[in-house]
Amino acid sequence: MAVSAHIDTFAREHLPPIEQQPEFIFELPELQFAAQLNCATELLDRHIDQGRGDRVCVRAPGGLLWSYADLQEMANRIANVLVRDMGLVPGNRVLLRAANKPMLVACWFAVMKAGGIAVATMPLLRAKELVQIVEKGRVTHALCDHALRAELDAAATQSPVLTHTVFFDDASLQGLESRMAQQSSHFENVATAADDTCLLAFTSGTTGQPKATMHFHRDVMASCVCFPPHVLRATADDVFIGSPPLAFTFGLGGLTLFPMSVGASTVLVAKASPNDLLEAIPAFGATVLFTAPTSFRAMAAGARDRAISVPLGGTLRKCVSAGEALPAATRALWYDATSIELIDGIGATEMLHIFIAADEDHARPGATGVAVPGYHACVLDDRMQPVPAGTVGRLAVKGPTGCRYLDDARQANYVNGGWNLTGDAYFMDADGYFHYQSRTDDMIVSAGYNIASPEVEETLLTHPAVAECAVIGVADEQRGQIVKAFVVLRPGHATGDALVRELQDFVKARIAPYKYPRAIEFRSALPRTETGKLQRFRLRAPA
Ligand code: 3UK
Repeated sequence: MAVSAHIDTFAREHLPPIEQQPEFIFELPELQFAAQLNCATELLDRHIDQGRGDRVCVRAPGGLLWSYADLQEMANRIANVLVRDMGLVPGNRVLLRAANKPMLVACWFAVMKAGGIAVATMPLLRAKELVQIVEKGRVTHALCDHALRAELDAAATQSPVLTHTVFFDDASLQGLESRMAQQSSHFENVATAADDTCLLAFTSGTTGQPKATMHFHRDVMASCVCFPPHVLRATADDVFIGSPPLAFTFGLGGLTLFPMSVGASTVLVAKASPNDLLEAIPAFGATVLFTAPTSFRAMAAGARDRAISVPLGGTLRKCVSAGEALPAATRALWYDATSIELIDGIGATEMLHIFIAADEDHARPGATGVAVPGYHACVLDDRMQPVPAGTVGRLAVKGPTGCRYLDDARQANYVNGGWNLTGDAYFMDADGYFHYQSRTDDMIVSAGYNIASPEVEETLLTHPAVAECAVIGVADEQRGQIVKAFVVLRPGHATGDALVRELQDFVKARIAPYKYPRAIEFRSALPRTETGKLQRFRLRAPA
């Protein structure tokens, strides 16, 4: 039996009731975890213990370079600050707030080492949203980049829960760096149970009250032995880079957990726009890139000009796309520019990371991929019965990780009969490949026809004038709904009725004509979340 190390038992007390939890399965030999498990021991200290302390672990623009031993020393000192200076006891929640930078990784590991629960937050969040997180997660401690302190200070005055905050990149005597200098570089990791919660991840980019997903030390390690070795197959010599914030589990895995699980290095770029990445990839010799479909699309031309991929004489060899459906046109564009086949993967905050994907050799345009080893996936109808191949239904998954919302009635919407229901409409083909259709609530019903917005978007994206687009259903008296497209043009193309008709004819000629956008509106940009997801609901709201 695992013995919890948590003295503060808040997380355990607010797990969903057992009958509402998904079924967890641990079929692979790599998924047999010890009862006591601390993911910092596995991902960080193990490398030093096994003689790899001198290998490069983290780099950042400006010349910063930390070896594994350097990161360990930083994390140990911060863990001592947390415990000795800030009074942290195992099980306490620690808010982390910074752009993607090395100190954030050091703080994250410090929290793991001390048996705390990391609550990483998106840098752009405002006081109001931070208060919601602090209250929901009963967050008592915070480590925050000095540059982002204003909104956190404002949050702290609004919530009595948050009582211990220390800032880093702060030269003052109260700053984290001065406190670290007073502490030992040694720290004995708390012997957490494999099923002690170690992170609360708030779901990204939705409306309404935020949901906090709970993940255990065991879940963090499970995410490292499924997608990374079976699909990504990176090595200790790889250099990871990308755009997703570490507060988004896509970024946490791709830019911290996965590189460190194989002893590789990671490049943390605080500002990772497509242009920033195009400069950083050759500058750091990056080999593995994690970003979202729109970012691959925006980077394609520059990637060709700079010859950033191995086949063209550069360094980049593996590219992972997740966060949103990958249009076949974007896959083709990236391949044309780099000769690299994208690795598409669907993940979710609830599942921690990617559970359906295809590697370069098994990629199929238009399909996300097959269930990642360790996971089972199927498509179910509204009565939770499996549908035949080719029929669209609700995507259902189970595996070593799964949804646990902290104290939230919406648990019953995501988990049903042991399956995690991601809210995505998919069909599975005869070969077990899963094809994304839409979010289950993004289906447009027009004059009795079901129309999946991504299919119309994908078609529009193949038109040379279209830089970006988004398709929604808008209310219509005659048809119930009609298809409306919001289009951002590439430079050099003029808006106007002629282009509207051209785009409409273009769609009609390529997919079933009833799917064409009866309304088209030109925009200079589309509303997106900080994680790069299109916010269709903001397009639905009247301007
Ligand atoms: C959508 C995709 C089609 C899908 C995430 C990788 O995106 C992540 O987590 P979120 O909680 O959103 C989950 C939802 O996003 N989605 C993500 N990837 C794909 N749809 N194809 C894809 N490849 O609707 C899913 O339900 O923000 C992604 C790793 C960790 C993550 N948290």
